[in-house]
Amino acid sequence: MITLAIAGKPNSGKSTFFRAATLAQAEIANYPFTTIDANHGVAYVRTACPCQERGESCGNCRDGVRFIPVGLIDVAGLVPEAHMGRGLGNQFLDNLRQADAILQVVDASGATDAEGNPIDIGSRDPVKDIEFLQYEISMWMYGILSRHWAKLLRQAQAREFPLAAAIADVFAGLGVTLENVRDATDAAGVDLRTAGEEDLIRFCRELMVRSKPMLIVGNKADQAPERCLDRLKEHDVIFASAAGELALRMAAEGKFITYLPGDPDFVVNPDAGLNAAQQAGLQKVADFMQACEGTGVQKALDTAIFDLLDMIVVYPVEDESKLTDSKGRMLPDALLMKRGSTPRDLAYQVHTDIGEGFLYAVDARIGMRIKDTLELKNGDIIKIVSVRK
Ligand SMILES: Nc1nc2c(ncn2[C@@H]2O[C@H](COP(=O)(O)OP(=O)(O)OP(=O)(O)O)[C@@H](O)[C@H]2O)c(=O)[nH]1
Ligand SMILES: [Mg+2]
Repeated sequence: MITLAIAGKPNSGKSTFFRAATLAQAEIANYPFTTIDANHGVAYVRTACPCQERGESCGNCRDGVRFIPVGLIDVAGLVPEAHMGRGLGNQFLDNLRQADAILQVVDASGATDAEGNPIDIGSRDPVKDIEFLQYEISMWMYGILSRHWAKLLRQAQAREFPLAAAIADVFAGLGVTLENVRDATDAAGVDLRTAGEEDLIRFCRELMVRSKPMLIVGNKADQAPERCLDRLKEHDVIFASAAGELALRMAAEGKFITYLPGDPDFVVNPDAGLNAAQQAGLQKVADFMQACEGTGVQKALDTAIFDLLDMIVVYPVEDESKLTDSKGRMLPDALLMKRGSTPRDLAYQVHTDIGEGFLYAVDARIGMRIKDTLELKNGDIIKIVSVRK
């Protein structure tokens, strides 16, 4: 499963974001290092379900809104010099290994210092939180590389030794590919065989950008003063209120409101029987949503998957006219795939056997066979014909 990690300094609202997105339990408190062991859960990205085009209801969406699972990891807070082991930083950074991308949660309200201790709202420049994490992650990667460097250089004395591939191997557990290594080498403008420390650090920074893409989430935006928001607007930031989203999801669970994650607003149910404090709390969330077109939590998840990781949704079916599987279930699966994937890739993603026995694919919307090298589009409904089942 595609997995996102939530990372950032302590007390920025990572676990609140995690709970809001997964409704799984995770401890939340206004002091640093509330989370020590990473929390793992399942969040969902939101897309329009194609069953609506037919005016039907597939039973796998909610009023035409399809939610597709992605893994979410809530990592403990990272402090400056985490890559040197400060505040158990090395152990925490290890939790980022399996992530395909990182949601970097910053405290947009400037109410926590570099270590996550509470301070007056607006007294820290939130932009400082952005740079620090990118530095820590690239230095963590540099630390991993430097542990192997002497040996790699010795091996690289043999001219035919594939150094780039060996570096990719060192980082295999982080999802680094040979292509990432080559691109990072070019972007950093380094000759790896003669690179010095500075060159390797620059190289690791480029490697990080390619293997651990990051989306910045300006959390606690509901209490952020204008000047903090303005500072963050100079960067590519998604503003969010994780606390607001958590309140809404819990209220929706309790049937007090009608709300689907990612909706721009919500409706209080007529028989909710809310007390004055609950009403005031929800009104605050509603005001924030109006200003930000939602709470920002779903938007952050969707942007990470669909824009940052450039993924599309494809629906495999067995009956191309009814859009069902062999058991008659309509549009049973929604698969996330990298843009550029082909019908053959889809066959492999459904099952290795189906990929190996792949014969051809049918685009259910046009009812015609398509080339196995054709690039799939977002929302495609595809029947795979394979010699294997
Ligand atoms: N106003 C506001 N407060 C928030 C928001 N999100 C989190 N908080 C508060 O920020 C504090 C820290 O929240 P956590 O979710 O525990 O933060 P964390 O980043 O997981 O903290 P560590 O696990 O210690 O690293 C808590 O008091 C939350 O209630 C938000 O969107 N708005
Ligand atoms: Mg936490």
